[in-house]
Amino acid sequence: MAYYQESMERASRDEMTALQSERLVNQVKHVYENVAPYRAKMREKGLEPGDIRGLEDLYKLPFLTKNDLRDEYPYGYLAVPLSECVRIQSTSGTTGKRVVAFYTQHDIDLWDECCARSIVAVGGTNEDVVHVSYGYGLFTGGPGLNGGSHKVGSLTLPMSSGNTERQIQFMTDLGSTILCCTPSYAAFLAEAIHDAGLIDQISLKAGIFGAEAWSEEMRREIEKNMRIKAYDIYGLTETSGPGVSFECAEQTGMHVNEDHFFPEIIDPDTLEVLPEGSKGELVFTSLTKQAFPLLRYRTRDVCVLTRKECSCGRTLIKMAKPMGRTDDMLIIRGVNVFPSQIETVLLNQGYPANYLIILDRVSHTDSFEVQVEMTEEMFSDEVRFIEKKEAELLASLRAMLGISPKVTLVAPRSIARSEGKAVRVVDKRKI
Ligand code: DLL
Repeated sequence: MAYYQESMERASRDEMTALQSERLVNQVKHVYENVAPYRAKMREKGLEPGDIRGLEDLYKLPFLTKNDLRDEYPYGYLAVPLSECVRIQSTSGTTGKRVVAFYTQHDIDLWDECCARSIVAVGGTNEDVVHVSYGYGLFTGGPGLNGGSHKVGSLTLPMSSGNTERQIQFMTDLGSTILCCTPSYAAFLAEAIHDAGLIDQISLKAGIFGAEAWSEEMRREIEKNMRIKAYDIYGLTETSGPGVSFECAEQTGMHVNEDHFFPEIIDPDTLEVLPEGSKGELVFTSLTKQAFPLLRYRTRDVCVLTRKECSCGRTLIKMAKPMGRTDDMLIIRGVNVFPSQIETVLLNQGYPANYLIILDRVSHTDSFEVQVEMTEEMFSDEVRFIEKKEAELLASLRAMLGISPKVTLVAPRSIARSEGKAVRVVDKRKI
């Protein structure tokens, strides 16, 4: 069994708890001294850094949400001078919805190390060719796995997403052995490789797939079609990106890099911390961040944590595959989409707020349609005018969301009204 940082990945419980406690105390002090909005939140609860003496006091700290971060966009939660930052990454979404995460060089190094742990856990070494087809740019997927691959010393192919033909060409010509991308893109690539009759020329042995929900059935299908082992990886922009947790050879959940991210499961309604093994909302406290340290950040992902012994020898706590969300965020083709963003575009363009988002998974790719009711005036117009309206709406939605839905204008009053909460999303994807 190989490990990237064995002393952390296989630390005894006592060693890990002592380290986490010490790091938490320092992190709280750092945040309190440098992040005014969180200092205000602590003061509201009558807390000072001295009240947090270790993990046993964590429960006293206030929670943070995406809205807190948005309210203070962009610099409110930055904890070091900008001159010490070397990079930003950001969530998908609009200006108003975006979260910008900042990194010092130290933060990048730790993030890369977390991703390196994942690559080594799937059998990666400096002999490997790591093919990174997550998006590069503001999205954390490409940069995260790219950095991890460098740390391991593997040959890194910074492919980014899209251009399937080129992906397959590099894969065959350069002998890619580890593929990193979203599970839906992996399934799509597998099909394209078969269609091109190139499966025997592929040297892939493993894949590191995350950024969206995927089922065990999908894992088995990808493994069979690509002739690889498929592993999960989890993370979110706010905590740095991929590599908060990663799967090992046992493939029964993801080990949390708990020396950097302390996990809790809470009841999303009462906010009470739940015991190990309970299902609830996953919350992370960063322990080592300099630029963007978040304490008790509510991920909105529904999850379970367990500390069962793992055959890989790692002692890091494991999280199950996320089982859903406690908010209305949708992940479509790997991009985070809130129905409220679509509503904003519609209202800005004079449409009524009667719309339906229809999602499905066709040939392993998310199909995404937005049906919008026309106003009575539009309805009486000619077909060509309606097509023009659809094209305009598509352009605005693409600008807002970063991905393109199929836009269909439908007759006034044709979308079913609901007696209770409006049904805005029909998600037919079987995940
Ligand atoms: O998706 C970071 C990432 C990149 C993770 C590459 C793994 C691989 P965000 O765009 O901020 O960051 O989206 C974060 O995606 O709260 C989950 O709801 C979802 N998510 C991430 N990984 C998984 C996974 C990246 N393995 C949000 N399974 C998170 C299910 C996942 N959902």
